[in-house]
Amino acid sequence: MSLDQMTGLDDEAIHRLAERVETAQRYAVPIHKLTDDYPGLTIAEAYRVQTALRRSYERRGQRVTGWKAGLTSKPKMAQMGVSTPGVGFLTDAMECAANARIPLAGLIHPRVEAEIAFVTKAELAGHVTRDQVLAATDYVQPALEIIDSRFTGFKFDLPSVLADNSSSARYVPGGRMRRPDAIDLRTVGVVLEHNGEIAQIGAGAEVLGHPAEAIAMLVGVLAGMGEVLPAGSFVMAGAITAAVAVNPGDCITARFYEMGSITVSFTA
Ligand code: OOG
Ligand code: MG
Repeated sequence: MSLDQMTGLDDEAIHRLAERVETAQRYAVPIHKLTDDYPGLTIAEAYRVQTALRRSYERRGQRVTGWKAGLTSKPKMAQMGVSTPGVGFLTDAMECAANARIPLAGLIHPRVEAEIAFVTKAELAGHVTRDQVLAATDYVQPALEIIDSRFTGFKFDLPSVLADNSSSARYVPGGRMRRPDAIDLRTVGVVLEHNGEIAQIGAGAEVLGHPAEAIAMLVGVLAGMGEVLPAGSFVMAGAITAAVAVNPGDCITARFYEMGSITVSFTA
């Protein structure tokens, strides 16, 4: 056992891990999961790596636009073999327009997820309830997330995936914006189509019983990092169904009950 594993990781070790993840993200070259080398990596240390990654992106001129909750539904937990939700940050460089053609160059093994997104109008901090999340929400809307694990074979454990910014890669806001009190997010059905075939179906209640619960979870994780969720944040609640792998030439449409739809196609 290395000294690091007996004493926890110092800032230097955290930065080395963040650099390892950032290099894999930048060059789209997969690496083995971090816990292969650091079996004792804790959740707290993994979030320190994620924070170091976020600071590095900010130094390079990217702006944090919001956050994402991940692994918040049973279908996702079952697909990934991880049963604890987590969070990741989103930047302006990750945002793509609905109906756009999205290049897959720069991604290793992308997968698409259908999610409900919240746009906030008031700061959320500390321990908050589902109702407080809804009261601080300006509107909700559909979103697609394109995730891309930097780990070989898309295989990881919880500390590794959190350090890899929860596989964040691209996100696509779209569909219809709805007031949070105008719609019951638990019963919003979603149909995810891949090249015209129905690939996945689900409903909002898959996400921790109510997607707003995922935002409350996320705000709690942020509090643990000493952060708050500012007003004006774009926050995704996590995939409702399992994710769908995509290749150049593919087309994805997600249809949300009473919230419109989002279509994107993928190029090389
Ligand atoms: C981790 C990220 C999961 C979601 O919506 O559940 C996620 C992964 O599955 O790679 O973004
Ligand atoms: Mg997601």
